[in-house]
Amino acid sequence: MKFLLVCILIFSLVQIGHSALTATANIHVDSTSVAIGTVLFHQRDANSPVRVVGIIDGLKNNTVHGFHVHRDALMNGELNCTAAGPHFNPYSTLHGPREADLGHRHVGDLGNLTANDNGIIIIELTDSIIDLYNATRSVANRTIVLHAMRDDGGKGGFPDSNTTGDAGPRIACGVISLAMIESDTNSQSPKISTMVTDFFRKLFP
Ligand SMILES: *[C@@H]1O[C@H](CO)[C@@H](O)[C@H](O)[C@H]1NC(C)=O
Ligand SMILES: *[C@@H]1O[C@H](CO)[C@@H](O)[C@H](O)[C@H]1NC(C)=O
Ligand SMILES: *[C@@H]1O[C@H](CO)[C@@H](O)[C@H](O)[C@H]1NC(C)=O
Ligand SMILES: *[C@@H]1O[C@H](CO)[C@@H](O)[C@H](O)[C@H]1NC(C)=O
Ligand SMILES: *[C@@H]1O[C@H](CO)[C@@H](O)[C@H](O)[C@H]1NC(C)=O
Ligand SMILES: *[C@@H]1O[C@H](CO)[C@@H](O)[C@H](O)[C@H]1NC(C)=O
Ligand SMILES: [Cu+2]
Ligand SMILES: [Zn+2]
Repeated sequence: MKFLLVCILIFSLVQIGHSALTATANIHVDSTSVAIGTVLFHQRDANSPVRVVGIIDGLKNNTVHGFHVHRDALMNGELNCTAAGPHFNPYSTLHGPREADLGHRHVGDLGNLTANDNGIIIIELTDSIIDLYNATRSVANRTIVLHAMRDDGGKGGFPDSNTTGDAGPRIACGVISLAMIESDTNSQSPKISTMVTDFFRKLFP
């Protein structure tokens, strides 16, 4: 079911011919090649927010996990999530919650994700600060990281609250890769193309 959903999402993202940008990250357990999820980023145009959807599996039930874009891409098959460097922070601000404005969070601060009763996280959020078009705020070729603990949003009063939200070790991560360059292809069957576009618009209104 999850696999099917991810396949449909990827299929529809690949098929769409309009000038949207899409990026994907395959999530692996820290320092292993065990795959536990996929995160997709989609931005319709330069003035749209970024939709983030995905699934991460294999977590403990009902746990809260900090979720951030970190600065560096893991290169050459590196699996160590710590090698992704600090939170993506191009404006040298303090750490904050996802709801904060550009001056009061890192660009990479995406808040918490909560695993359900089955240890699964279904990701579905929209953010106007991460970007795929704006080079300064672009999350492409960076690494999305899931932490062991909740992100305190900078308010916990711990020594690392202002830098990491005291979210603890990095338990999983994946490099964010741009999946489709701006394009406007007419090569697909119009019928399939329209069908997928309609499906896609329902997912990303
Ligand atoms: C991706 O980022 C890494 C370091 O974070 C850098 O070495 C590499 O050149 C970048 N690749 C591209 C295609 O920008
Ligand atoms: C992971 O990377 C960090 C930072 O580069 C390094 O300090 C640490 O030793 C690495 N861990 C392993 C297990 O290689
Ligand atoms: C998590 O919840 C599921 C279903 O409710 C249950 O089968 C499983 O044993 C629980 N796992 C833990 C570690 O509590
Ligand atoms: C990128 O975003 C920043 C912050 O919103 C803005 O100041 C800058 O003009 C944008 N760059 C481009 C090329 O749009
Ligand atoms: C994350 O969740 C915790 C509760 O588990 C909450 O206290 C904290 O403010 C949340 N952090 C963010 C950044 O929203
Ligand atoms: C975090 O930064 C704010 C603003 O500079 C400061 O008031 C607060 O004491 C800092 N928190 C910690 C735990 O250092
Ligand atoms: Cu992080
Ligand atoms: Zn941060």
